[in-house]
Amino acid sequence: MQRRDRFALLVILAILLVLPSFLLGYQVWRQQPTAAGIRIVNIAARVPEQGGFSPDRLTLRAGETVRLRISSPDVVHGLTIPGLGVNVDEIYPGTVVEVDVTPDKPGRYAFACTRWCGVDHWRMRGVIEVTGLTPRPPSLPGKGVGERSPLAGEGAGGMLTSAGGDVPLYQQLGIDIDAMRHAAQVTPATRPSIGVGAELNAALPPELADPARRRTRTPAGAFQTLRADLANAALSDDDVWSLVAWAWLKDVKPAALARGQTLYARDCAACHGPDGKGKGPAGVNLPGMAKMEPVMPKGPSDFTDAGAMLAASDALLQGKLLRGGMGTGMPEFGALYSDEEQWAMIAYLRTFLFGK
Ligand code: HEC
Ligand SMILES: [Cu+2]
Repeated sequence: MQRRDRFALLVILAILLVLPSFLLGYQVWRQQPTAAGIRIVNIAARVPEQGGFSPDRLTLRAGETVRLRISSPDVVHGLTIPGLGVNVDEIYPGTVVEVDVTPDKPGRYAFACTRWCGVDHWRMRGVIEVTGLTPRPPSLPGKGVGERSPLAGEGAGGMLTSAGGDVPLYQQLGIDIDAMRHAAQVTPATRPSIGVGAELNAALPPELADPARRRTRTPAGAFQTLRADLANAALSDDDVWSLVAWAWLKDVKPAALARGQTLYARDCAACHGPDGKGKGPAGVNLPGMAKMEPVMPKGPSDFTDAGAMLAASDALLQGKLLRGGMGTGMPEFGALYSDEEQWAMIAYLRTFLFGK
């Protein structure tokens, strides 16, 4: 009797002590350097409803090579870490994808899923903090609920290292991207054509010829400038609009437009619709919708709405793209797009109104 009790106690002790330490040991073993001395970091990718990436915050050291082992327990996901040059298009359920990264600069790098894995796909993001030689204590903000929280770069953790370069244009210009904007006073009667605009051989004023200055102007404003120019007196309004379309897209390389189109299909079409009309399946019932003022337009913007789009400068659209909408459901892409990708995307958005 007593012996059996003691045996039972031993079994229970074994379960209580040996099993956890075995599991712990297994975990430690999984994080151990490989034979080549590379540290392994496991990342599980699950749909956001099941927690998204775990972990969604990692700390790496500059100069250290780490092997990311990414697995997906549920559906197909993708992974992009633009700041570290990582792009994995497909992580199939039950498979493991390995990528080696050697971050060379300290900073906070965003990562994100690239496959529409569910309605909340766009929330599936995370941050990698790369510390320098003297690591500072991790002081990242907790996991947020809003669409901005995981990447907002606010709070103790400081700014995210943006995938782009310096201070974005909309910030340099001090544009308030939340300000009410009036619809364009003038809109084209027919679809403006870049090709027709090019053939008119008209001279553009410097503020429209120079891409950097043009980005600060609205197409509707540009129309009024060109319409008022006596040199264009013989042109019809349709022609002047084609001149505007040409001014906007003449410097955009086909490769850039193609990149914009690819990114649009990957990141925007689910909400804004493949045709840009704002009727994508993921755009219905966005979390912010119910709270929005009745005067606010409902749902994702319609990029074919001339009144709205032609009253917006490229710089303003850049601000919306980079920072996202406060509580409207428009995600922020600032940490995910390089400078070139931002302008490529905005040029692509213009093609919903400006034709070839
Ligand atoms: C989860 C849904 C969703 C996704 C994904 C999304 N958007 Fe939006 N977007 C919205 C909503 C909702 C609005 C309207 C509210 C606002 O302006 O914040 C909006 C507004 C915008 C605006 C402002 C337009 C204007 O007239 O002011 C731009 C520009 C924009 N989106 C670009 C993009 C681009 C480019 C992408 C892809 C990189 C994208 N959006 C992805 C939901 C989305
Ligand atoms: Cu996803």
